[in-house]
Amino acid sequence: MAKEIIDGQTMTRALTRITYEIIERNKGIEDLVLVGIKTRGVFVAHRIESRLKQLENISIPVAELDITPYRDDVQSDEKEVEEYKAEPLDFDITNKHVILTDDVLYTGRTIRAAMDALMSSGRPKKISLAVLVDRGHRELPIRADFVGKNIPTSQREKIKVFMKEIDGEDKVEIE
Ligand code: 3GP
Ligand code: 5GP
Ligand code: MG
Repeated sequence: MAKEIIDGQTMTRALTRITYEIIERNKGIEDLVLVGIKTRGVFVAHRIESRLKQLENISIPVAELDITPYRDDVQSDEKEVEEYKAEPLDFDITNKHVILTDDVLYTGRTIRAAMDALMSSGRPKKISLAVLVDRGHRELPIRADFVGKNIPTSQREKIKVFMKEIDGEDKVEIE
């Protein structure tokens, strides 16, 4: 059974708050770039980008990172892939402050692979992490700098993220 834990308005507010936090913590956001992890992390990145434009009237680049072959969608036993062959990003991230975005942070293995991919495509000045939901259960020493909502879960529970761009509505459910 699924239970709604974040509605559309709450998601909008959380992303707006994250955007303000990004502005506050970065005096001058000129060096910022957003890199969204497919699929829904890309939408998270674009939403932050559009709010930054609204609030600060500054456009920052957004790139997409596909780490599909290396993720752990299917079963926890399949979480072991450590290598990543990066597709080149759309722009050079050398000396940029990269904000990685994803919808859900869980074991941290996706983020580790994503950081590998970033490093192989340039030398960022700094990498930060923004996620809509942190569901706990880290298996690596990775944490998010910007969190929409912390949702404590059991290993068996699943977080379902719906975003307007592909799901027609904004909400988060736990099941
Ligand atoms: P995403 O690509 O937007 O992140 O892989 C299809 C979707 O399944 C993913 O959407 C992911 O968020 C979602 N998903 C639900 N539960 C899990 C899980 O335990 N692990 C992973 N990797 N993805 C999950
Ligand atoms: P990781 O375990 O590597 O932190 O997460 C792997 C990927 O799966 C990330 O893209 C993350 O967004 C997604 N993910 C992990 N657990 C869940 C979950 O419970 N729900 C959803 N929607 N995505 C998840
Ligand atoms: Mg994801």
